[in-house]
Amino acid sequence: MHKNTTLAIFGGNASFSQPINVGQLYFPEWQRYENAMRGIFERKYYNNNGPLLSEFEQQLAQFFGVKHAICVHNATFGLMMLVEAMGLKGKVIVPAFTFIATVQALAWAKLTPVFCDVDPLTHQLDLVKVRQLVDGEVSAVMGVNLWGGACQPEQLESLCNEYGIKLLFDSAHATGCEVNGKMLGGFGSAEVFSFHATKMLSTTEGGCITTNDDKLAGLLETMRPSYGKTQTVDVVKVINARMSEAQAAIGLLNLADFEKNRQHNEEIYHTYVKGLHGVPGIEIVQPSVVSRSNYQYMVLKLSAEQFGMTRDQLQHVLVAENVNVRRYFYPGVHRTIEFEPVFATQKNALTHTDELCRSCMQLPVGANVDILIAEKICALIASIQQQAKIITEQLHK
Ligand code: T4K
Repeated sequence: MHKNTTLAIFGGNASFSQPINVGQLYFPEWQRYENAMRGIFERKYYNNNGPLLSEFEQQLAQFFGVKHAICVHNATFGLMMLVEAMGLKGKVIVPAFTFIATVQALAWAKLTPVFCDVDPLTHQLDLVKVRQLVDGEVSAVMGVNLWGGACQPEQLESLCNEYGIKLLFDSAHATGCEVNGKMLGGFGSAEVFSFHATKMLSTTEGGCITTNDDKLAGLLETMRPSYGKTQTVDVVKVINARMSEAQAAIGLLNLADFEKNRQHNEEIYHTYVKGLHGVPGIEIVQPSVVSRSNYQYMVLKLSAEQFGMTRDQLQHVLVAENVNVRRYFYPGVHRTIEFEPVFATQKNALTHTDELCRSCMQLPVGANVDILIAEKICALIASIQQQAKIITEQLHK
């Protein structure tokens, strides 16, 4: 076999001159941002329940169809605050196939995560297994709505009601997703959304807790803290997790563009589906359960046997081409230094979680990807598959 010199990994030119990243990065035109910032400087009010934050929270409550949308500095803080405010005790059932912040929020509140496996097709919590894990020490289930899909929130509500335990959601991936025509945000006691730059609705860094529970909202506003918003109530812990006026300004502009951006993502998603159709070993994950998705992540599952190389080898080759694919959530939260000892005490197998951590890959989507770029990435992947044998031989030399 001859050495392949066209691929960047073997010394050829990269397919893209600039890195093409995973991450949404939708931001307003400079002029609109400049106008918003000018207003903040003229008012000389930069933080703590400013007018833009109030307006943003009102618009978000309407958008999510809930009574309260409480903005925070990021979703990690939002999750930490929520588990405290809900007064959870003992054990909480949670998937290990998630970003580590989901589970760290439980650890900060000295709660024990009970790791539950996910469905191999949808990647969402397996409800049959959730039911098997409920015992007298479990106080809640933390559902995670992954990849612009959802983890059957209606069925989870019934299950938690049946056992008299609480339910909350990490909806960091799910802004603007609907289940049976109902926007995510109003399920369980509360949901937490991320507005990080890599998310569909961005405030650069940011997040929001949505709830219909007035008492919970009061606790969260005091914990954040946001003096003067409502009556201050007694809370055990306070954390500075406020959202600034500058963040809210970007959030308002991006919220106005949300549907346009969502449609762009949807178009890119379908371009990938078409372009990768028939490539051996590639399975594209459809956003599950939702009647409307934000298509925040483009996830593919790779069968190393059929594709001819492993997920990690493919990532290596693509990154050299400046296609910065990711392998969320390798190695799985249950295999991290922090949580491995907890998992070791639990008997439940996470077979599907382990398999997904080995085989999933996220492709670039969002503002910086257009149809031509997505088509070029598909053609590149198809061509890598055709040369898989030569490439892996060279990689092993
Ligand atoms: N729950 C779940 C299920 C989550 O996925 C997350 C976060 C959370 C909770 C917690 O939400 P936050 O507390 O973050 O609000 C990321 C993000 O940092 C994180 O928000 C996200 N999930 C997680 C899945 O991934 P990285 O390290 O992959 O992202 P980062 O910053 O390297 O960005 C990805 C690519 O985008 C890079 O290649 C560079 C590019 N990029 C990024 C930023 C921020 C830019 O070009 N410009 C930018 O400004 O972690």
